[in-house]
Amino acid sequence: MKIIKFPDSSAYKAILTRPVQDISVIEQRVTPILQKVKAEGDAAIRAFALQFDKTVLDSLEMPEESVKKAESQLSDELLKAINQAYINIYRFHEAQKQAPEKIETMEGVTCWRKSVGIDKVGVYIPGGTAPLFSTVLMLGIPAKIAGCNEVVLCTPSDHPAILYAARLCGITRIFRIGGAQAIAAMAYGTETVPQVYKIFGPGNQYVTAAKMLVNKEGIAIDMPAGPSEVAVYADDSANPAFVAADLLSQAEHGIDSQVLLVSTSEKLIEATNQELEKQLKALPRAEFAAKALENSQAILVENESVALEMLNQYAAEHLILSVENAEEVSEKIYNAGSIFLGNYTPESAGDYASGTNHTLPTNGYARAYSGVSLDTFVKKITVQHITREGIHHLGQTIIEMAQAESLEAHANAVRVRLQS
Ligand code: HSO
Ligand code: ZN
Repeated sequence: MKIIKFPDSSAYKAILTRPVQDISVIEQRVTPILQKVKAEGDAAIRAFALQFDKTVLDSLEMPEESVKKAESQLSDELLKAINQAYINIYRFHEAQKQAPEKIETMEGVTCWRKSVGIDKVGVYIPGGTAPLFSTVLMLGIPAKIAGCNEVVLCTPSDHPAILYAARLCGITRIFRIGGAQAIAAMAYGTETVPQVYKIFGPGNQYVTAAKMLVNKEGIAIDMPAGPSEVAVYADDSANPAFVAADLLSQAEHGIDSQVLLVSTSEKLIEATNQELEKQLKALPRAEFAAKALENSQAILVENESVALEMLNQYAAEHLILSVENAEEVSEKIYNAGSIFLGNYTPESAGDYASGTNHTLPTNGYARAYSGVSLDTFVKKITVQHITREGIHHLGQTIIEMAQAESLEAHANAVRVRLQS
């Protein structure tokens, strides 16, 4: 990893800038795919499967039999692990439920908010080099707790762990569709695939572009996703082998992954670099990780406040604080997707099984967005009830304001009641 020593604050912006991706070309390619699925439905999906994946799709829906037998295709150890992760993720997300609180803002004027699960949601899980069944849990569990009525999964993968995780989460309809056409199918609905109101899940640039395009047509999406990233802030109390392992765990996702090491210790940076080289060699996905590391940097800073300034400016998707006073430091972090404290909290814990969600804001979106949670699967509907007495208390306030906005009919809606 390239080392930058004591950069001037005027250079932070350049150092921390993520590579820009021009998605306009991708959007141009995705638009006709969306249009064709919208116009021709299932036939278009079949045509694209043949054209892009050389697959003849007879049935678009995954047969229930395959889903049921997935469990028998997994080792006992993996089943146990998935079940444990399920329990932890379920616990953490279930605790996010909030009972509606009725607030009497004035005598006789009561307002509250109720949470309702989004009726129909869609989850996309890519095929590709890693079968992301953990993402099925991260999206399927909060959807189930939120009470979403229909949860549809589109994936070009038939990995049994994906099917098993889907079944565990109560996802009943799985479609063997990948790419932009899967997003189109869920956004518009086809003869076979039900239309949904919100689409979740990772994917390549085509999938991301498709999500952003259907979003413009009113279909909600979880968040605009960019390449995954981790920032580690470490001091002399950190273990270079742990730090290197954490950086590599993110780097192995793909060549465009972003990793950043910020440290007050030159010794730690050098030792981490040595560890990176050593550990990299042993990784099956070394090629991806090595490429990602080429675009990554270690930054040596003078002190904690400089580190904090930089980390808050970067707004990492994942932030690992391998420093002595980790919890204290975390209180000064105002931009990050998810924070991992101390030497024994690897990002992998949150990626798989501690309980938190791993669908998080990338590309600096953590400045204004939160990661996926139970909230992402519900809508909050406000409700109010005003009694006869209540409208007498509130009425004049409304009339005054309505008149000042020159909206006489609004004022009248109150007057007729006051006069009755
Ligand atoms: N680090 C990824 C999530 C993931 N890791 C899934 C392993 N599997 C993005 O937060
Ligand atoms: Zn990961």
